[in-house]
Amino acid sequence: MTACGGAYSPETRRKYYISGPQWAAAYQGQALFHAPTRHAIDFEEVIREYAKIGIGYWTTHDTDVIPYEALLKDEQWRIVERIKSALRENGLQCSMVTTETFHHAVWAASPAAEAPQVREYAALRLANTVRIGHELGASFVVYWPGSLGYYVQGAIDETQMLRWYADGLNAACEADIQIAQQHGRPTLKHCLEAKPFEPQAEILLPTSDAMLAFISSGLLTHPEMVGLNPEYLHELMWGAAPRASLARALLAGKLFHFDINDGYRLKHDVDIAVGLVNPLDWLNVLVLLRSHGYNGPFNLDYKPPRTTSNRGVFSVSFPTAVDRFITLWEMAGDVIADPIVQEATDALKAGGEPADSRDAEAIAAANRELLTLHELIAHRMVQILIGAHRGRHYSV
Ligand code: 3MF
Ligand code: MG
Ligand code: MG
Repeated sequence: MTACGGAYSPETRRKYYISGPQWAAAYQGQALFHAPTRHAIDFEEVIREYAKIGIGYWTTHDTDVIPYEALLKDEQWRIVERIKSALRENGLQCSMVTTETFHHAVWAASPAAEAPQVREYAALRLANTVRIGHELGASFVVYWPGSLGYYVQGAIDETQMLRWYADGLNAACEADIQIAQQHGRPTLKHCLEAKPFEPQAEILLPTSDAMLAFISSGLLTHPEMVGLNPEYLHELMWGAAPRASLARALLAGKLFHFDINDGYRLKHDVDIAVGLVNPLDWLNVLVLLRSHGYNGPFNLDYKPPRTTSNRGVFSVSFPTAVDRFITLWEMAGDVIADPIVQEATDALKAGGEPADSRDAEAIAAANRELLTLHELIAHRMVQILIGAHRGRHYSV
């Protein structure tokens, strides 16, 4: 890290609304074809290490911290008390909670399965997470319906399953309204997170756009409480331009929360840390978010690679991810304030010489030279990304 030129201080890092998930730091490197490469760690260690790095917010699934046997029982509140002490002692806040509705066998046919018992259990779990969220002082609750779908088609009616899924969300919003009132707190922001593939073979809400349609479908009783938690890689996975997906969410007023990471198009969910694969695209994304005043959390939903050790998770993986994010955020500010980008953008918006508005050839001719500025702006962004805008030596 020192050889890399140093790092931001924990104080600087804490100024950003960056959250560290319990599951990301505790991930042991396992997958279907991969054995774990790291030993298990508990939430006390994760919270302590995040505090040292300067990650000011912590997020969790209910089952990252509460075993299934303790869920919905008195025992879970003893764990919640331990979490509260760990957060307090380390000066962290819990910003988001989420219900695990994908791992346990009970979700094999999804949380909106045919069996009423499964849906009843799902509703209990969602309300319970809302209650835990209020207890921990969270502002957001996230839903990743990755198991809402099927492996083999024909048995389920998609419209029915989506209605049942909406019933679950409606119950969670109703529970939130009551629990928030009891706590004297505002209701939580309920955020849907899309992923196009995994763990079901076919997913009913595979993209952020599908979720926007679902939110405004008329099935939700409180659509104003429900928005999105897009994940950068989940959009890239289906071939989207993440910046355009985020723009659509911004226009709908639904960009509540954002999972940040990186990876490759049309591959599985490799969850690489932010900026390690597509730094230029990330710079573009942050220019969009900065210029539209996004002020929600940036949630570090990535997986330290299997080749990183337990020590490396906190000495390299998390601090470097945070620092790349901050550097890219500052560069986005440089792009927005850059006189060349500004002048070129203004010139493009002014348009070319006046031309007869019924004459396509004349309009194209008037703008032909001007449009070269698109490529100049792209060049300028690369210069800002690699630092060449500060001047460099040309060797010829
Ligand atoms: C899966 C994810 C999830 C969600 C999490 C929050 C394990 O690909 O991205 O992380 O972010 O369940 O609801
Ligand atoms: Mg995610
Ligand atoms: Mg992911």
